[in-house]
Order: sequence, then C-alpha cells, then structure tokens
Amino acid sequence: TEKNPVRAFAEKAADVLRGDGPPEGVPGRPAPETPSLAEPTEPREPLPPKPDQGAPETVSPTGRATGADPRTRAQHGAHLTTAQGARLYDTDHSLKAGPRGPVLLQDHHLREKITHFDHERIPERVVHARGAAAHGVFKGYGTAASVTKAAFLGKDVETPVFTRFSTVLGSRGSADTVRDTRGFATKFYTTEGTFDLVGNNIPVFFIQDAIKFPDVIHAGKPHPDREIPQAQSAHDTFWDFVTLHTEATHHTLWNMSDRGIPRSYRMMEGFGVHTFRLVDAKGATTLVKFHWKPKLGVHSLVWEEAQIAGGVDPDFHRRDLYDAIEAGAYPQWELGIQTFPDNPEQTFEGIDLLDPTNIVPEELAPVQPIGLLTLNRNPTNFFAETEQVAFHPGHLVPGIDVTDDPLLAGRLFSYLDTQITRLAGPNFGQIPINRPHAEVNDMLRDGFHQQAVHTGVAPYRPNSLDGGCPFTAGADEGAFVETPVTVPQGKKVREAPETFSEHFSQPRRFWRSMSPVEREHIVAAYTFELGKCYEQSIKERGLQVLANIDPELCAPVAAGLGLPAPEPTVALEEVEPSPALSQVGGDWPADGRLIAIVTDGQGDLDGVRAVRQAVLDGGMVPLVVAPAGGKLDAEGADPVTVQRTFTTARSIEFDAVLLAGVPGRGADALGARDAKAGEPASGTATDPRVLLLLDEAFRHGKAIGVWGGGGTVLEAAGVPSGAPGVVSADSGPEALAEVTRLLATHRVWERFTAAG
Ligand code: HDD
Repeated sequence: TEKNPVRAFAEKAADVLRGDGPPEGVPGRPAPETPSLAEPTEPREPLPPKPDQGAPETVSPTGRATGADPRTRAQHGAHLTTAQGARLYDTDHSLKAGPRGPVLLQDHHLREKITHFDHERIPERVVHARGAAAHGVFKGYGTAASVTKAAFLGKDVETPVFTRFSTVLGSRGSADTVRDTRGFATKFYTTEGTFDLVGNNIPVFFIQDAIKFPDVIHAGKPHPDREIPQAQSAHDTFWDFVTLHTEATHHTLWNMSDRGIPRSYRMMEGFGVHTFRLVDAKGATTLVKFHWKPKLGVHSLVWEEAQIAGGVDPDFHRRDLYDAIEAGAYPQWELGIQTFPDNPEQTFEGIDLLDPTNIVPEELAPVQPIGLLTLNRNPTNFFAETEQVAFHPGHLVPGIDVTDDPLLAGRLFSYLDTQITRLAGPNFGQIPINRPHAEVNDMLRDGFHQQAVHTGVAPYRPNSLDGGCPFTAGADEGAFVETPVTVPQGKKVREAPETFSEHFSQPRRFWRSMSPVEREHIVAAYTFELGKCYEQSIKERGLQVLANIDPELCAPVAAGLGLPAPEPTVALEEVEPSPALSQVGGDWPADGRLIAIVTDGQGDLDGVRAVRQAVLDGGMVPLVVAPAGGKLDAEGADPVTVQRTFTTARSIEFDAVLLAGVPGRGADALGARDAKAGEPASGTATDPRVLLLLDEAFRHGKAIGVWGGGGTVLEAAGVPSGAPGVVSADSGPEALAEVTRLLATHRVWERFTAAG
C-alpha cells in the first residue's frame, strides 16, 4: 500500500534534522536536481550573502550593498525555526492531506505564521504617525551649568540619544513633503534618567490650552465622512477651526510659510515651544525656551518641489535622513536656550511666557548654545525603534522642570495615556528603545507584556521584608525634586488669563520679518489653501484673519480668491521685525548636498570623473545621471557608476545640476537623443527628460553649471544662459566651484519674481 504522504513528509524532515542530508523531495513532487526554495539545502555557515542589487551605488550614495555585513543580516542562525525554537523543514507549503487535498488544522506552523502576521500592526500614533528617526550623541558644552544642575549638560558629557522627526496630520503611509508642522522629538538617555525634549519645527502652537487639542486635530485630520484629504490642511474643517479660533493664527502663518515644507529634516530648527524652568544646584531657577539650530541652516522646498516629491518620492525626507547618515554626512544641531528671569508674572518684556502661541524674538533674548547633537546611526529596525519609541514631555531629569503653561499640563497626561493603548499595556518602557540607560529600580509590577522576572516579595513601601529597600533619595543624591514654586491663589475657573487674548501682533511680527520672496510664498500658500475650501464663509473669515495680521498680506490673497479684501477689525499695533525669523540670507555649509552630474555617457568622462571626485572632496554627494543604468566606460580602467538614469532622475532630488558637456561631439550632444529610440539624434533634438530636469531646476532656484558646450542644451530647455546662478565654465571643477558658492545661500533667490 502507498505510504501516507504526511507521514512520509515527516520522515523526510526527521532525516534532515538528524543530519542525514537534504530530503530528495516532498511527497508528490519530484526531487529537483538543483536545490530550490522548497527544498532546504544543507545548512551553510556562514550564510551566503544576500544578492546585492547590481550596482550597489544605485541603492545608496555610499554604495554599501545590503547583506554584505553578516551582522546586519536578517537571520543569524542557519536554520529557520518556529517561535518555540523547533526547526522547520518547509515554510512554503501548508500541511495537506495529499498535494491536492485539504489543508490540515494540525498545521501549527501555518497557524503560528499567519496568526503572528495578523497582529503585526500596532495602532499608529493618533498624531505624528509618520516619522523617521536616528540614533546619535549629545555633547554638553557646560555653558548651561550656571543655570541648571542637569548632569548631561555638563562640559563634554556625552549622552546617547534617539531623535524622531515626523509630520503631524498624515497617516503612517502619507507623503513626507506635505505642508504641515514637523515633530522634532529627542530622547536623551542620561545617567540621571531619560529626558525627552518633545518639540516641533515651529516655535508656537495652535492652541493655548490642551483641552482644545482634540478639537484642532479633529479639524485638521481628514473629514470624518469621506476620510479625505490625507495629510493636508487645505480643506474646510481645518480652515473653519483656525479662522474661528484666532489663537491659531500665529502657528497657521508659520505653516503657510516656507517652514511648512522643509527641504530636509537635517535643515530644520526645533523648538521646545513651552517655557521650561531650569534649576541650579542651589535651587535657583531660570525660565528658558529650548531651540535646536541646524548646522546646515534652515531651508525649505519650494511648493512645486514638495508637490512633485509627493508623487515621485513620498519618502523624500525619510530617504534624505537615512542616506545622509549612511554617507557619513551626519546632521548636527546646536541646542540653545533663551533665558528669562523667573518672575512671578512669568513674562519677559511684556511677552507672556506661559502662552505657547508666543515667541520671544531672538533679538530680545539671544539663543545661547549649550550642547551639540549629532545623528550618526540609522535605526536597525524601523518597527522596533522608530515605531515603538515612546516620548513624553514628563520625562524630566533633575535640573529641568515644567512651568504652568496649560498646554504643557495636558501633554503631561496625554503621552503616557496614548502609549498604553498604542504599545499595548503599561510595560512599554521595557521595549529596548524605551529602556532608560540609568538604573531602573521601580515597584511597578506585572501587566501586559511584562518582560522582567522580578524577585523578592515586597514591591511596596514601607517594607521590612526586603530590608526596607529601596530607599528614596534626597536632592543631594540625585533625586528629581519638583521646584517648590509658589502657586498663585485664585478662584477655581475655566478661563484663560487676559494676556492670552491678543492674537495678531505676533503673527504680524512674523509676516513683517519675511523677505519679499518668502512673503510671495506665504501669499501663494494662503491662496491655494483657502482656494481649496468649498465654503465661501470660511474663505471670507480667512481673509478677515489676514486683514487683521496685515492688509498687505490680505490684499493679494483676496485678489487670488476673487473676493473683496475686508478692512481690519483690530487696531494694527506696530511691531518690530525679527530678522532671525527669515530663512533668506546667511551662508551655510554645503555638506551632504546632492549634486546631479548629467552626462550622455560618452564624451568628457574624464571631466565627469574629476567633478565627481571634487563633489566628494567638498563633502557633498555626487549622483551621476545618464541615459541608462550600469557603468559608463565599463571596459575601461576607471568605470563610472551611474546612480540615476534619465528615467529615474527627477530634479527635486538635487540641490544643483551640472551638465557634463561633450566637447568634440557637437554642442548639442548631451541628451541629444530620441527619447523613444534611445539613439543619438542627428539634429538638435534633446531628451525631454533632461529638458524637464533643467527647466525645473531653473524655476526652483537651483544652481546650474555647464562646461564644454552644454549651453545649447540649456537654450533648448529655455534656461537663459546669462540668468543668475547659471554658470558656464571651462571645466567641470570650475563650474562646481561656482555652484558650491551658490549653494551656500541654498537657492538662487534672484530667480524668484518677488526678489527680481
Ligand atoms: Fe504632541 C505626539 C509634539 C502638543 C498629544 N507630539 C507628539 C510628537 C511630537 C509632539 C513631536 C511625536 C513624538 C514621537 O515622535 O513619537 N505636541 C508636540 C508639541 C506640542 C504638542 C511640540 C505643543 C507644544 N500633543 C500636544 C498636546 C497634546 C498632545 C496639547 C494633547 C493634549 N502628542 C500627543 C499624543 C502623541 C503626541 C497624542 C501621539 C503619539 C504619542 O503622543 O506618543 O499623546
């Protein structure tokens, strides 16, 4: 009689486990000549590297092939096992009563694999769902020692950190470059306990009291009926709320400015937003606002770039951060503080420090650097680290305390609360990324996902059974002791202080501090966003808010909407501009900037090589763009790897474009191909993808360099050769030198009409 196929199958498996060699085949299938997925081969140690993806440089600018390093492989053992550690001989076929028979319920591996998969997702964050993160180190300058006893701010003290950047409104899978506020949360694993600075890239908030947080988020999230639009503020409910609730005006104006579409997480400022209280060793207190200042300067995309990126590379910011760190271009920020006397009024120069819709201009209170953050290591596993990290503004260390900002008070409740659901129970602090580096000795016990095997019998105090331990510490032994501030007396009321009621002068200061080109962008943003609203009354209210900021802002937006500009309904208080608020002006390092070197793959390859090396020497990242992938001059001694093709390249990725002209083959040789046939064209036909690249780079204010006759390609693209920031040079390195100089200001601002 024929052998039971399931039994035969199991016997084969037993052979493998005994080490009797690979099975010849599974029931019903002939033994293959060469091992395939279904038939495990004899285990090999070390494992073969995962196949790299052809030219590794096409994967990351560093050219590091995934899988090359055994430590970063997904699997560490040679054998696949169940969750219980039993070795498996097949994970590709369900256990069946014969190859065409029904699947058997007794297949534990099938059930375990699918059950685990069914539960792979955890709830996304209710806000800030989409983010990217990196590990790094924070080094104190010691300059804060006069105002705080926090040990990690001491001179040259190094503290490991994990920083997560995020958008606020979008879901986990939404695009990176949407117009939105960005989160900037840093976990400092200090020796005195974990300190979290959970900030944003905008120094003010929409609301003054946390009780309004559900309202503002309900208004900003997609409409509850159709669940659109995703990750956008350009819709009725958002503008309904922010125009009815004018304390949101300041934050909304920042959103409509270039700050709402950062060029990169590496080029964003960060702000603690609230006023915090620092405490020195003697108990003296100082009020402060925290600032992160990026070493690369604060830069933004232009709106069209952000839109294009949303389609061609929704992971634009995530990729940028990862690639920069891979390439060794570690982003850095200085942590700084503005300091204010801790007076009973909690004001500075008439500005209410407890109102989180206020900034204090840097001209009134300079930002004093107190340490340096360097992000130098990408996460190993997105879920384990970036997704599971849990920040909390209440994670404080001795020397840093909170103030009575009513927005902060609600936050101190919300984060722990949301994480209990998101991370399934109260023990998420034991997840590796959330574990403090300081010693933990708590009396918290049991609960979902408890990882510890606690010993002893007395998780309570006082006790006599565990030697009375543990003991509490005094401030002199490093305890976190709340500052005994005097609490103002008063009646219990649901009211905001009178000082919270003026909502337009701070936005007016921001608007008046902008350069003409930044103003032009703000006008365009309001015109777009209000123009996307369906309700006429919301557009009209939006215009009223703008008139109350400044009629000069209101008028062009009203014209764009085709509506009359209303008169202001408030007295327009004069304000002193704060030049520090403008992103235009200043020279910044070009480190980590991405430079396209566009070539037709023939002509001046020596020029391409030289310029590529010069880009690297300048601390930037060269990306060679050619008609097809692979290598240029593949047979030669020094082949050039192509990183992008005319098909995969899009202008938004590059900070500047260099056109490698082709001397000797005619001025129009670069890109002079028939896009369809891929053949060089006889006349002046130029690949439309190259023309689009140049056209966009030009309109987005990017530096363009040509040498060796690329000028005619520019002409075909409609780029005027004498235009600002269009460099014509004798050689690639010369063109690059000028382009690098132009990169220092981020964009060629003269190209924008408002600046022209
Ligand atoms: Fe918040 C997440 C920043 C007000 C409630 N917030 C969250 C994150 C950042 C901020 C960066 C993402 C953290 C991460 O990467 O995991 N939030 C801010 C800033 C605020 C602010 C700068 C104002 C100054 N937030 C705020 C209020 C409330 C919350 C007023 C509630 C009353 N925030 C949350 C939250 C989140 C959160 C619901 C979602 C996921 C999480 O906490 O862990 O608790």
